[in-house]
Amino acid sequence: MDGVTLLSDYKPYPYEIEKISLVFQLAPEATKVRATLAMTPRDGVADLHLDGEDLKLLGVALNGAPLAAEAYTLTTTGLTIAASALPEGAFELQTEVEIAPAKNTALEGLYMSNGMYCTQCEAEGFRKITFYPDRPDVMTRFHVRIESDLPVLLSNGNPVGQGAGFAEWDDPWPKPAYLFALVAGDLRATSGSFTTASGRKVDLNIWVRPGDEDRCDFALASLQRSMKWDEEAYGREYDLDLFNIVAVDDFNMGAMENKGLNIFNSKLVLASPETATDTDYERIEAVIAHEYFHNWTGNRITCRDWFQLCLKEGLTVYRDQSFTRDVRLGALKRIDDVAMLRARQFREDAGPLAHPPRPSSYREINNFYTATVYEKGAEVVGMLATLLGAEGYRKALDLYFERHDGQACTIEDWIKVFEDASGRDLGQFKLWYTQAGTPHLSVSEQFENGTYTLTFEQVTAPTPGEPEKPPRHIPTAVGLLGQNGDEVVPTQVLEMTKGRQSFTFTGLAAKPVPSILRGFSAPVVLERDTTPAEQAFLLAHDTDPFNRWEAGRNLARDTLMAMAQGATPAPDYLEAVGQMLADDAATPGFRAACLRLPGEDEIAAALAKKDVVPDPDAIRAARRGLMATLAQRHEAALVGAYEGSAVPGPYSPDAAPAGKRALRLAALALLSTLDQGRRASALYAEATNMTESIGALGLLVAQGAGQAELTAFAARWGADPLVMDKWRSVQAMLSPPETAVEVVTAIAESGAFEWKNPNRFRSLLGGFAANHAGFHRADGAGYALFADWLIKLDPLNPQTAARMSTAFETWRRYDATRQTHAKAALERIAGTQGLSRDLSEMVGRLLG
Ligand code: 0A1
Ligand code: ZN
Repeated sequence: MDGVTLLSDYKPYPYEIEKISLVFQLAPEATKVRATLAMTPRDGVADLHLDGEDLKLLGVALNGAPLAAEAYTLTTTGLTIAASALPEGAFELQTEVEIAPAKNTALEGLYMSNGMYCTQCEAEGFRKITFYPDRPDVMTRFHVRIESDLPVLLSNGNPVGQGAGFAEWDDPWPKPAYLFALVAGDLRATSGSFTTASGRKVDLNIWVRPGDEDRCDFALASLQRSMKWDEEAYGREYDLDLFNIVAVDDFNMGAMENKGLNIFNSKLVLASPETATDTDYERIEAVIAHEYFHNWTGNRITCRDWFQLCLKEGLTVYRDQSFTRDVRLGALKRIDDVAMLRARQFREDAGPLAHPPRPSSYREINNFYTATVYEKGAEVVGMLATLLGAEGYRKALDLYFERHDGQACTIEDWIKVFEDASGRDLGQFKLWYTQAGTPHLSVSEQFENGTYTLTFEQVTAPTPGEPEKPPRHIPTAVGLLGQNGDEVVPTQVLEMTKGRQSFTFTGLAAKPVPSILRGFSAPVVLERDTTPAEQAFLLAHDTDPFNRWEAGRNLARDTLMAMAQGATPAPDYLEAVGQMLADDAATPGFRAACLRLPGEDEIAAALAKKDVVPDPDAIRAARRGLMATLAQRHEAALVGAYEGSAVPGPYSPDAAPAGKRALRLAALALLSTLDQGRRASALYAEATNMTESIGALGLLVAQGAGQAELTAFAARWGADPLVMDKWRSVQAMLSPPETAVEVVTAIAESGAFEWKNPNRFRSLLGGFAANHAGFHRADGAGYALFADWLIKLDPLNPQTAARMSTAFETWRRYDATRQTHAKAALERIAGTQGLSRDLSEMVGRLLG
């Protein structure tokens, strides 16, 4: 197929590169890049292909002599030198090119952001900087010289020379080109250090633009915590004397793990109590950790090709999730992660974009930085840890680092490590990597003469290109509770390998209440005929915190599904919420998580799964109706929770005060349905931190109110784009559906909206895509507005346009009228002249 890359086509690169030396003469419109490669053929002389895109070639030389024009061919994708023009053994190849960073709006390769130069090379951005085999299995040592008058000039590794107008850097660790980075600008550092377990002192710097220095302390402390945790949990030390992080304002993703020089979206570095929410703090710490952890899982051991992306991403997400659990949130972390997994990955798996964690073909690799590769990839690692146990997992990881350090690996290498460390056959388990779709696990139970039997049946619906789904190896953690809430059988892991399988527990005095899939031990949909009374019992008594939350979640979801179809709320649920609220033994953070109702999209997905066509307006009405009912029923307790969880004194982002604020806001969300926003207005007026300011503002906006507060907010924060992103996103996401399109249009068309910046674009359009009833408005105005903006962004920044198009991934769930409008919007995008490869691949799959 044209333009498709296949896993099965993999071939090693025919040349070894000992070293690359790069010289950059920086200029916004005409940067010169000279690259000198020391190369050796692996298996005899072959045609030599170097990737290159949008490069103006100034010259090619072989062993110091200019290469004749007949010796090479230049195309839009690269430079090929004929084998006949190359010597038998080692040689030196030099190219010189010119590029224009100031014109690079796609933010891939070398570009400019707010006056500074920076790079983004993953996945295939290095080819926009120089001619090179831009693939992760080609690893070499980089020496970099930067020539520029800007005060701070950074690259990977160690500084080895510096003078007026230049700096030189050398990275001793061989790496693939996607980990190359360069930064140049007027930057200020917040500095610190970390002493490794073996006593080496590492200098740490967080580099930001002048004026932002006072928002870096938390990022620095997060980095120090991450370095310590990786030593303790994985025995991994940092391997250079210097670690730099740079914050940039224009960035397509969250951050990037370039060796020794991580580059971050500024929203994931900068934090102060007045400008960042508790969630921002938590995300900053998690992403700093994630990028740092890549130093071992990604950089020291990298991927053979981009099909193996989840090798580094799934593992590194698993590691950062474990870190946040250990240093910050405890059991609450699993609850948050699963809620996110369901909202994003289950949604992906159930629609036209479904793909395995390790796909086998792609057109544009940038379209595969997905929830499936990242979050499901992490779940698969988590299942391996569950199957092997903590010690077995650590043993396997030790073997992985020992065996594969310095290599570019595959999922096969990874599985083999687990097999060798445990002596187990993981052949069937591997299906998790190679198959798409979320298994549905239905359970039935039987009790007779003291023997309790659980029978599981697994079914995975077909996904695009995969009609048949053989059974998977599913670790199911189960515990049994007695009628008084005591645990009669502690957690054990049942390993399901067949389509249908029973497990028995003997010697029980009475029929137990099962707690199944504890800790969400596998990324499946559990289906079980159970009563609201039993769910309420589990919400009150389960000793597994995840399943305790899950029971409440199930009750809430079932109640909302019924209400969206005209029923009234189930009394068991209303009762159970009251009990949970009164449970002082549960932490405020946990109670907050239990009070938060499933989102409208989650309810729509649950209805669609039951073959009910979801009506976005009815779902919204049901959700707001249930909030009001809960508020009426438990007003006194909610007022108690609201008032009792105020956090006095100076702000701290720690988990305990953040949990209290979360409970306070969750209670306020319900109370706001009764008091016309009186309390939210008061909180907005007195709040001294962004968590409460923006929380209160959002509640007002959701009621179609808050005009005065929105104006005041803009007056205070108008000059701070990161804070104004919150102002935009709150309005786009929470405005009532009748006005959301108009609100978004007004903000978009005000001259102040800098839509070319990905954070600005995402704040408004991404917020709007999360406004379920607004985006899915019956007259199609939401879809049309969204399509207009994707079409506008695509020529400048295809990667972000393509990523945002996932807003449409659920369009086939809805009624015929909505489908017609959504399809028309997608077809309008597809028919746009000159559409990027990124967006056309996405729209093609969405229309599928
Ligand atoms: N590897 C980074 C994410 C990342 C991926 C692609 C990018 O540009 C196309 C940028 C960043 C991570 O996992 O954090
Ligand atoms: Zn990553």
